[in-house]
Amino acid sequence: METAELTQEELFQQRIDADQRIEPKDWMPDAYRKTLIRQISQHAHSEIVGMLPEGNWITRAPSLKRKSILLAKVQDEAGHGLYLYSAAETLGASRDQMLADLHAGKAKYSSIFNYPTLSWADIGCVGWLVDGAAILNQVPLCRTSFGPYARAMVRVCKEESFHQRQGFEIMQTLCEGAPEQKAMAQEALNRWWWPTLMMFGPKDDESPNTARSMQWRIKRFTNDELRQKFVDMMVPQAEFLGLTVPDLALQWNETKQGYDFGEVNWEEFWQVVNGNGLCNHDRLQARVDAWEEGAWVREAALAHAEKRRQRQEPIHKSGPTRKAELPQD
Ligand code: FAQ
Repeated sequence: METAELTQEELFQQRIDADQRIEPKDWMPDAYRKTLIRQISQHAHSEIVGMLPEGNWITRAPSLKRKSILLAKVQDEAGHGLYLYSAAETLGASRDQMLADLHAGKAKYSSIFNYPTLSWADIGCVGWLVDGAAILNQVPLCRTSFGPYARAMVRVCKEESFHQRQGFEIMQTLCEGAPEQKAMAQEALNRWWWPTLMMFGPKDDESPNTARSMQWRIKRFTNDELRQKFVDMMVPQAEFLGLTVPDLALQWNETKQGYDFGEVNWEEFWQVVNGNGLCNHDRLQARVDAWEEGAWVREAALAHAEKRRQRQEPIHKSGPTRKAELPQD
C-alpha cells in the first residue's frame, strides 16, 4: 500500500513497528495517550507511596551507615516519582489532577506498598525482592515506545540496581549472623514472596491492557513472562542466602529451562488493589496529610515565582550572575 493511502493510525503503528520513539508533539491515538497517562501516573504514585514502608524504618535503622543508605534510597524514590509525573505531564495530564485522584483513592498504585514493614529484615526484602521486581519490569521500559517515559527509566534503573544490591546485602548480613537474625530473614521472605509476585499484575489471560500495550510496544514483555523471569532470577539468590522460598510447588523444569511455581492468591491481589489491603488506609492518609501539611511550601514557592515574574526575572536562574542581569531601576 502507498504511504499516502495509510491512515494516521496505520502510520503510527508503522513507526512503532520500526522501533521509532513517539515524542509528546507527535500525533498519537487517543487510546495510546490514555494508556500511557494511566500507566505512568500509576507508576509515579507507586514510587511516592513506596517511600512509606521504608520511611517507617529510617529512625530505627540498626546503624548510622544503614540509616544514611536508607535515607538516600527513599529520596531516590521521590526523585523517580517526580520524573514520572513530569513524563505524564508531557502527555497533557495535570499534576494537580493526578495527585487529586491519588488522594481521593481513585488512582491505583502498586499493591506491594500496602503491606507493612514489621522488622528490619523487611527492609532487606523490599530492596532485594521489590526493587528486584521493579528492575525486571523497568529495564524493558527503557525501550518503551514513548520517549519521555523511556528516558526517565534509564536513570531510574541505574538507581534501582543500587537499591537492589543494598537490599540483598542486608539479607546477606542477616543470613550470616546469629540464628535469630537468619530466622528474621526467613520470616520476612515468607511474607514478601507472594506479594512481590503480584507486582507483575494479573495473569496474561486476565490482563485487559497487555495485548494492546504490547502492540504499541509500551510493554515489551507480558505480566506472566516477567513473573517467570523474576522467579528464575530469585530462586538461586535465595539458595545462595540459605533461605527457603515459601512455595511447595516450586520445581526446576528441565524442558522450559525455568521454574514451575505455585498459583498466586488472586483473591488477595484484587482485595489489595481495590483498597482492602493491610495498609491501604494508612498509606493514603499519610499522603493526604503530607499534601495538606505541605500547602504552605507550595504557596511560598508560587508567591516567589509570581514575584520574579512581576520583576520579569527568569525563574530558573539564581545567584550572583542573575543579579548582574537584573534591569536597573
Ligand atoms: N498493583 O491489564 P493489567 C517500584 C492493575 S515501582 C496495583 O495487567 P497493565 C519502585 C492495572 O493498573 C512499582 N494495580 O495492567 C520502588 C490495571 O488497572 P487499570 C510500580 C495493579 O498496566 C521499589 C488492572 O490491574 N511499577 O516498585 C497491579 O497492562 C521499592 C489490570 O492489569 C510500575 O508501575 C499491581 N501490582 O500492567 C519504590 C511499572 N497490577 O489501570 C519504592 C510500570 C496490575 O486498568 C520502594 N507499570 N494492576 O484500572 C507496568 O508495567 C504495568 O502497569 C503493570 C500492570 C505491569 C503494573
